[in-house]
Amino acid sequence: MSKFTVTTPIYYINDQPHIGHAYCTIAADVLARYRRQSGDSVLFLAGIDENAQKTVNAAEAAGQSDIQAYSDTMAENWQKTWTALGISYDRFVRTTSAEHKKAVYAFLEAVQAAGDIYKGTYEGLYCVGCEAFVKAEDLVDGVCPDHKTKPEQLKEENYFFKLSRYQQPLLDHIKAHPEFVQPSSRRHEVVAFIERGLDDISISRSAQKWGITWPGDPDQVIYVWFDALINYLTGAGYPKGSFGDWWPADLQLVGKDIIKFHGVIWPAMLMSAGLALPKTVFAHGFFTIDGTKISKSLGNAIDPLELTLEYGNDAVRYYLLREFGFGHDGDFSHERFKTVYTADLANELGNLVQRTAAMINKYLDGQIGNVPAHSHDVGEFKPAMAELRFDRALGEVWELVKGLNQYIDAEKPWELAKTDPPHLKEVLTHVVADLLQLVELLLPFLPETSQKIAATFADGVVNTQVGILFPKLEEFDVTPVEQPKS
Ligand code: ME8
Repeated sequence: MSKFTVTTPIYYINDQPHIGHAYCTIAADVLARYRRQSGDSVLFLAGIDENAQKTVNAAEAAGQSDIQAYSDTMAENWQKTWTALGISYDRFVRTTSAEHKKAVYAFLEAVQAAGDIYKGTYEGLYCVGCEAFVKAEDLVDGVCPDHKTKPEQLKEENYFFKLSRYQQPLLDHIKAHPEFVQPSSRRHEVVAFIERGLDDISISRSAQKWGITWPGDPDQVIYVWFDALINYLTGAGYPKGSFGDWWPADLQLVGKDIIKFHGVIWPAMLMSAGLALPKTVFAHGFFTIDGTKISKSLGNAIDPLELTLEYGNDAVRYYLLREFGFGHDGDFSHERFKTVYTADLANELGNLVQRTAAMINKYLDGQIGNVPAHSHDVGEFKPAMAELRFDRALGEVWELVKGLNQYIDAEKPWELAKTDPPHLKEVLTHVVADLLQLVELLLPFLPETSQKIAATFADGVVNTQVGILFPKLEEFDVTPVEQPKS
């Protein structure tokens, strides 16, 4: 048994969760469930990034003058969505919490003791959308290419972090631990960025009021990214001694948009504080929706909660992880969602379970009897999971699903019922044995479905109370796979 600490980014709360946030969080959940199933002790961290200027702007736009109250409501909303998606996080870190502040102060003290903080003047541009300082050469027609807004010109006295000091140690670490930044395309991006030269960064703001106050200087708040990255330590229990039980994190999942924060600034901060670096930071790709960038102004963000209400939690989890290679960009399409739902979930898996239960009811009076232990060789499953190739792992499982449907079609239990009842029983028992193996393989991905399949065939008797796994989408016209005629 080993320990496994996995994290997701803590998301901004200027809006509700969308499908991109759900994607990263579902992936982390699949891994957490997979490792728990293997007997590992798991710490799965989720949370929200509250101390941002965006929070203040969003609260104002919502007519809420009490920013903490706004944050509290958003915290509930985000947790509600994660619950609906079956996210089994162990801790939900909020950066306005007292325990997080304590961790931030302890961390800052360590960085200060290392001699890595000094006061200086920051003059330059700041993009509220990015919550980051930007350079004039990165703008397109004077606006931030990601947020299409004009950055603010700022000049203020700030505290700086000596990031430049960690340029060589970072390069050395990445060279010695190529698994630190994954996939490799992101590693090259991070290395190229570091090699262009690292400037020290301002880590406090004097113009902002909302945030964690700089210790001993009430006129400054800590820069939101510096505070936010520390959430991973908070979640692991820092600065309590026991935090070493969970830190370093084994895997930190992030989107490709924030790989520089996690592959450059974050490890430099940890080096400065004398703490171990996460073993791997993995950046997944980005979705568009029906070909268009997800954007608040376009109003095309898909609420995963609504999707769950329409199709069920497991269908959302399945589509997102089956359809896209983790690490690659993809396009979320409603049409594809429905096609995949109907073909893979309703027609292949749902139908397999339903017809097996129906045949046992019809031909064996619901009695399954003793089920032999059965295990197919799903050779690619484990390596695919180790490489976070969820699409491939699910592809392997679906080979088993398809194989079982073909087996039933070839054996024709509806004919065996007339010609060879003993063999009929053998065939159906064999199918149930394989379904129970499927239950194990599907558990991390489709927790509800997996549990329902197990319940259908529990205790040697078919349980018809469980119901249909994936109801057909009536309005959607696809040709169903051929059904056996009994
Ligand atoms: O960056 N496709 O929070 P954030 C796929 N608070 N994933 C997407 C996506 C898309 N179109 N859009 C967002 C922040 N994501 C900081 C993080 S961590 C210490 C602080 C996912 O609310 C993806 O995982 O902007 C991305 O990295 C994350 O949401 C950014 O969320």
